[in-house]
Amino acid sequence: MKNILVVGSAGQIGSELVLTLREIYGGDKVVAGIRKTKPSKKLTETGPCEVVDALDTKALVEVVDKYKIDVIINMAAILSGTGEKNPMLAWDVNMNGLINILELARERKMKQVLVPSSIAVFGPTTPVDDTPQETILKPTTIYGVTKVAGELLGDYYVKRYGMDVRGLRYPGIISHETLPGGGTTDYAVAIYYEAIKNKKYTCFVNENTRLPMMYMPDCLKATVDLMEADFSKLNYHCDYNVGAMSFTVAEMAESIKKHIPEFEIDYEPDFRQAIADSWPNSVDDSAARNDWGWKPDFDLDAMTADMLKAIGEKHAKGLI
Ligand code: AKB
Repeated sequence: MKNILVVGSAGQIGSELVLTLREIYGGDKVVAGIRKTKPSKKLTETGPCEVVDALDTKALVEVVDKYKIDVIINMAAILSGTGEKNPMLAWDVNMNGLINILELARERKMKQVLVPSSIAVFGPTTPVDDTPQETILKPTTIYGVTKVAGELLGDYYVKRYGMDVRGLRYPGIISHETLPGGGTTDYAVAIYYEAIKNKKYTCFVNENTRLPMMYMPDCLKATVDLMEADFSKLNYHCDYNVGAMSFTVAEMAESIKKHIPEFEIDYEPDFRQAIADSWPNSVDDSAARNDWGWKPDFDLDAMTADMLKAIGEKHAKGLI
């Protein structure tokens, strides 16, 4: 059995990943690490929650020792949009937080560390369509710089210390449980909320912006499948491309109009347009498919139907 700590459990992915892991491994086996925010009832009622900040090593060590943690998942990160507003904060959280976790895992001889990466590792000189697993990594955002460094650092700990460190390059993640915060792909979540609430959305990137995206159930599946994969079968460690779907904002709007015909969209691109333009249209994830059997379930229309239903229910209950 493993004792897992998820750092960054209040975030978009962390909040759902904790619940999924608790269903698989048992509630008391998965500690939700929360920094400042009040944890949701779902988190507090299904297992332990602790205040954890990857930059506060002393508190981190206390939680790790208290629960005999042997697997750490680091979901804490400053994303691309916020990173451009505060590059030093992005460096501090994304790099110093990561190395604190890797060092602690090394000292405590932990079984596994999961270090998520992102399509933000790519940049304007990377091939944009079916971006290969191994390609040019010259991002133009500080977030991307920290993600490239994070991939290399994780791989270094595998090679140098024989540790089990794994990671995958998340595309834009779309979900209805916890809002994303500070990312460029946040428009792909906001569009559904605004479609339900106001039947109208003003998008901060233009209609032709095409990015790789993934629905949360696929994101959780990819994360758990990579954690469970046989280490000896992994040809990569901290940098697996994982694709699911790829669409423009205009295509999203069309998908929504199938359910809400009066939905309207207009465009006011801001600084995040340049970030989106520096990222790929789609990724080649054949390494993930071959090494650990990755296969997504959701396409755009299936996701749209699910998102609108879930957000519609929240709206009807007055929760949003
Ligand atoms: C962001 O937009 O910054 C993130 C990401 C793609 O990693 N969602």
